[in-house]
Amino acid sequence: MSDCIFCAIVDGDIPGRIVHETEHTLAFLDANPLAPGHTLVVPKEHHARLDEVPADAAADLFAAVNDLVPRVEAAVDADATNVGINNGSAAGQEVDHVHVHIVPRFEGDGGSPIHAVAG
Ligand code: DGP
Repeated sequence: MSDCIFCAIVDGDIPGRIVHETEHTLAFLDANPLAPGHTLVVPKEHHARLDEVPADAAADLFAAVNDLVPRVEAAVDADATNVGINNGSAAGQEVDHVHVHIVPRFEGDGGSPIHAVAG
């Protein structure tokens, strides 16, 4: 998609701090990190929302996430991670290319769990 910033990173048209790549996925550091090591994992093919991603591509995406979580934690010596998707603008999605956030968490860091939004 020509005006998609994450497609531009996938295509190498703008720089991204890439941390992992598979045939169908790319992972890079978030430009506005919530914590050191905040990583975004995207399918290379453009899909705006999770429910638009074909099942095989979704499986590839979550396999990459699963592979990356312990590596991200180790890289920044985190105690845990929040792993999540803002799926749609009302949920806070700002970039219309599906992306999984991996946000490192540290004991006592004062951040919020994902379920805090429902509280
Ligand atoms: P979301 O609100 O779930 O759509 O998150 C979008 C994230 O993307 C946000 O944490 C900031 C990040 N972001 C926005 N533009 C860029 C960019 O050009 N490069 C990188 N690496 N991250 C970006």
